[in-house]
Amino acid sequence: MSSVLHPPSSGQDPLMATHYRPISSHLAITPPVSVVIPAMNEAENLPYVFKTLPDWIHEVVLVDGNSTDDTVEVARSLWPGLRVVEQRGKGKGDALITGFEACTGDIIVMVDADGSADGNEIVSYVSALVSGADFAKGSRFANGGGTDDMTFIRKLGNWALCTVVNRKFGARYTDLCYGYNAFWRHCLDKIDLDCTGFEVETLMNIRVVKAGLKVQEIPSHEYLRIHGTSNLRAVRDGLRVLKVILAERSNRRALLRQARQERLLNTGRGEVS
Ligand SMILES: Nc1nc2c(ncn2[C@@H]2O[C@H](COP(=O)(O)OP(=O)(O)OP(=O)(O)O)[C@@H](O)[C@H]2O)c(=O)[nH]1
Ligand SMILES: [Mg+2]
Repeated sequence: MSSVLHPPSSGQDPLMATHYRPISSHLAITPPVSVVIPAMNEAENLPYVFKTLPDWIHEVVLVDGNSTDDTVEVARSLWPGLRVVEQRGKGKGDALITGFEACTGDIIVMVDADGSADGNEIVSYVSALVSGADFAKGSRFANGGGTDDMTFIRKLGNWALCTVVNRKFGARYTDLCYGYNAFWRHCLDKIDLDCTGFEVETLMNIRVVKAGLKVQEIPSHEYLRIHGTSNLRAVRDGLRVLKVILAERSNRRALLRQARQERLLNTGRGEVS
């Protein structure tokens, strides 16, 4: 879909005629944008999150992780028309997959509920998508990005895992385990997500590269979680991320082997030993 305005015809308002919605002083778009927010006991943080969400968003889908506080009530009071989805299983990955399925927009944006993401950045993600990218991947380490939230150990772990992904999958990422991303809905058919925990962003980042999708990094600033404590456990979740990388790598090898075998069979050179 194009983000270019057509010239006005016979005095008609081009914005009204083509259902373009202005999203900045420079850009108007037609695709509806859904925002998915995974939230587990984030009632205190939600006012800060919703305050920054732009009013041109088509829908907000909050995926509640069986919160024991007022997450759902607070969210409903902050965003009229909010859609609330209960996740089936456990974990952030499970929550996001459930939320993606529920979205009706053409563009889907993932936003954490802890106050670390600034909704004003959504326009940068959407701009990249309407300009040709399939997947707009947030990066705290691209020029213009930053983080107030990561410890030295987490930065080191993220850098090491990101380096492995770049080497093994031919990516050129500057960040790996970051929850602020956006994509066209059609990407979901190509990446077929199947995970439950915090490894979900890594799995997405690997599968979009494997699927040959066009990925653009968006500089993003991660703020400190405002209230409450992180659900992430650096060692446990780092190991889960590593496991996903290794599993995706061996799948890739198997696929390459199979493709090579088929090519040889087709050219009449028989089986590979
Ligand atoms: N629905 C749901 N949401 C979850 C679950 N686990 C985490 N989340 C949400 O996912 C988002 C990210 O979780 P955080 O605990 O902030 O983890 P993180 O951002 O990786 O770690 P920090 O950098 O320490 O904040 C938050 O909005 C959480 O509420 C879950 O099991 N279910
Ligand atoms: Mg967080």
